[in-house]
Amino acid sequence: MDSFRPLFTLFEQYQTFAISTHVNPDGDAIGSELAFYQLLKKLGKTVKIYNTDLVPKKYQFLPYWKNIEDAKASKDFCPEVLVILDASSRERIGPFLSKHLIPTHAVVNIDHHITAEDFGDYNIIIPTASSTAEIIYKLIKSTQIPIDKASALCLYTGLMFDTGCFRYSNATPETHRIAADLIEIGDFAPDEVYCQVYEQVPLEKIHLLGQTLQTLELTPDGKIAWILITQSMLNETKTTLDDVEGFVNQIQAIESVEIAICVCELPDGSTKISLRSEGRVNVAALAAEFDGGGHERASGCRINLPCVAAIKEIVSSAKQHIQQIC
Ligand SMILES: [Mn+2]
Repeated sequence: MDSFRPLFTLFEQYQTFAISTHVNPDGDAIGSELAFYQLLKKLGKTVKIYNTDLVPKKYQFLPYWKNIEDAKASKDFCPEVLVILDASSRERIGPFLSKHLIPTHAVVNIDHHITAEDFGDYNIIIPTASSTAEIIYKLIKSTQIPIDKASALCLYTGLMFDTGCFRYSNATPETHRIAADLIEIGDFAPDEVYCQVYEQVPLEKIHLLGQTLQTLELTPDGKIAWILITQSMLNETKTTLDDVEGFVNQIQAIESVEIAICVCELPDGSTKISLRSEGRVNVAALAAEFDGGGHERASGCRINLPCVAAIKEIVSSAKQHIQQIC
């Protein structure tokens, strides 16, 4: 693929690489990092992976996950090339890394988010790809290096996560073909991967979900639904913001709902919003009104207001988007 050619030149020219991804890394972020790490290793490079946040327990079955180092460790390493995966913007790798992890020669930005910024010296942004893992798959395929079992498992996990287990509209026929290829190469059981990622839920998270569903509210027409997670709910159930992942999908499943909104109170008093659309409203555009981003059907933003005021803002904007489709 032509878009990968500049990257191959970098592979020829440079020896030391660092890899990073966005804060709160998900299956796509970590799977892509680990597959890319293995590719660079096979090319004989010196490679380090630095993330702001730790690898969540549910991804600690992935090969080489222990090679992901803490952001602070990057102080001792100055790469020639920094590869940032799945991050949308340079800042999303976290404050410490975006300030201190500076390569001597080039930043490479590989992403599939429609709102991804061109922050790299080389930008490979493919919004039609289901996931960054899908892009890394194509990248490895265009080299002479075969995808091995370990990389196949990492890439499959990325694909599975970003397509919501192949349920979202980004799961194209091509995505399914790639998944089939990865299952064959990787010789793993897809149901076991699913189980690792989705069925190791701590009981505390279920308690938090119970409390969260008590906060459910809908507009009178039932088209917009929202839930609220406060710091005191997190404290009471001994959970963290990471445990909120997936909650928004629960209310998106309500039959009348066009837009589902998950509202989280952050420790600094501001508010994090996750948005899901049933398909008719572009929630990337809705998030963009609040300087957020993402995909047409899944996006997010941060609002610098206490949660109750933030709900008012986001719900009133969401209503305008609903009006446009009616
Ligand atoms: Mn992704």
